[in-house]
Parts: sequence; structure tokens; C-alpha cells
Amino acid sequence: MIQPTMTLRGIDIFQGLLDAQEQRALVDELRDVIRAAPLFHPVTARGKAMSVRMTSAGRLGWVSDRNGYRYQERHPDGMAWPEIPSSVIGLWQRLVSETRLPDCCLINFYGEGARMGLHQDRDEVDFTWPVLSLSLGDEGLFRVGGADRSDETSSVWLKSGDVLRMGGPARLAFHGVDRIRFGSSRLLPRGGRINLTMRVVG
Ligand SMILES: O=C(O)CCC(=O)C(=O)O
Ligand SMILES: [Mn+2]
Repeated sequence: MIQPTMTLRGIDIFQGLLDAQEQRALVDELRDVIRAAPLFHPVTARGKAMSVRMTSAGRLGWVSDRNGYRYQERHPDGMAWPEIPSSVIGLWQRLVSETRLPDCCLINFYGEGARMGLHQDRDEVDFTWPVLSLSLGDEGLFRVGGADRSDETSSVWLKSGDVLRMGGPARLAFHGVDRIRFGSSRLLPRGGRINLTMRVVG
């Protein structure tokens, strides 16, 4: 069993788990996913535009619009979501489960100035499985607290190739991304950060 390089408020962090070649190969696979299911700009239920752009792969994708947050079987433009890249499934099998595979791989793209406010991942039906998160491209300042929004938080800069596993009591920890260091990585030629989160929806 592979051991995390650090833990932060119960989250296991595997720093540098993907090497540069694996990261480049995955970016190529993600280009195909995004061609088939383009990134879109979600809005919150209150109509506020989120600063990240997103899409999904897998049986279900996560969407947010005026009707709220939910998982659905189709992209807002109507197509089915593409398959989750096999290397992403392989990572899940190494760190979470050989047999119960994720239903959704949410793909977030952070351009210059994008961030994500403190939130819990709780639109899933089943919280018994961890959420696995992989960072690619520019560094992002990730913040994590506890199960209550008011709990104290800690932060870590996530680099390209780092993986997080949020399971057990940390499955419902509040977390977010305060900012990215735009241009800090050369993985994406035009800069930016990609985060993939794999989820069992149930
Ligand atoms: O970008 C990240 O590292 C976190 C993304 C996230 O929390 C989410 O998509 O729910
Ligand atoms: Mn989240």
C-alpha cells in the first residue's frame, strides 16, 4: 500500500505521484475529453458565475445552474460524458478501490484569477468512499478545515502531479482553492491549473 507523503487535517497527500511524462500523457487524454464535452462556465443557484470552467467524464457529471447543484447523465449541451481516462482509473485503483470505480471525474480548469470558495463535496448519495483529487499545471493554494465551516483551516500549495485523498472523517471537510500561481508550471502552454476529482456518487 502506497503511503502519503503528508497528511493535513485528515487528508492524505501524495506529492509528486505523477511524473512529468505521466502528466503530459494525461493532459493529452484530457484534450480529447474536453473536445467531446467542452468546458463550460457554471453559475451558482443564485446566478453568480463561478470563476472556474468545468466538465466531467464518467457515467455522471456534476453541473450547477439556476436549478442548483446536481449530478446528471448529460453535459449541459446534451451529449453523454466521455469515459474517464484509463490512467485516472488506474490511480483510483491504486489509492481507493480495485473494484468500486468512480461514477464521476469532475474536471475543473482554473485560468488566471480563478479560485474556489470553501465548500463540502456533499451532492453524492454515498459518502463512504473517498474523493480523490489530482492537480495538474500551475500551483494552487488549497485550504482545508473540518466538518463545520467555522473550523480552523490549514493550507498547502498543490503542485502538478500531487494527489489528495479525502476519506474517513475528512470526506466532508470544508475545502477550497484560494488562488493559483498563474504561469508557475510549464505543463499547460498557456498556463492555468487543472484539477480532477473522482467521486463515487452512489
Ligand atoms: O481544485 C481543487 O483542488 C479542488 C476542487 C474541488 O474541491 C471540487 O471540484 O469540488
Ligand atoms: Mn470540492
